[in-house]
Amino acid sequence: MMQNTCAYLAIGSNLDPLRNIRRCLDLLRTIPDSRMVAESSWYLTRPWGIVSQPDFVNLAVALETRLSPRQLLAETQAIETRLERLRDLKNGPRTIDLDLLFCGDAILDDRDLKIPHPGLLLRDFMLVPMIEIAPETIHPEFGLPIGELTQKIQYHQIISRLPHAQ
Ligand code: PH2
Ligand code: MG
Ligand code: MG
Repeated sequence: MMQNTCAYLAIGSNLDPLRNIRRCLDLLRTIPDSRMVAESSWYLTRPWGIVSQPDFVNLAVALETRLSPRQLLAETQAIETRLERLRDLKNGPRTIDLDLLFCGDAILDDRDLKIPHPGLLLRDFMLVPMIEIAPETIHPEFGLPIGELTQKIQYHQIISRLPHAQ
């Protein structure tokens, strides 16, 4: 019997973001053998990478799951496809981007799947929402709670926290 692990996902959207994030959260609740146990605030953020595109909305969620990191990746990619995510421009506008931040204490360095997410500690729009819901989570590579790892942030994109009336 597989162990339950706690996975953390980053969600981002800059095309009709309020609607697409709501749809994404509904689909995340349908992932088998998994349960959404926390959702951060929604953050309005300036685009990182390609700057001439609409602002993003970013948040993080926690999923208790029996799925492996690869199974979870397949589920999140299926949700991106359902939400008509096009993969034409790297770092360009998207209806939804679902990134795996942590899967328990797994460390993976495959070409198509790196866990913890390599951008987590660099990008405030990934780290700040995750700290909001799970500040004590130990980073498997640094052995420290993520709440103590904010000094590595290089990209400060957060404009504001949205009022939670979505
Ligand atoms: N995602 C990107 C590129 N740039 N900028 C912000 N603010 N938020 C994102 O989620 C984001 C981005 C590619 O995944
Ligand atoms: Mg991303
Ligand atoms: Mg992605």
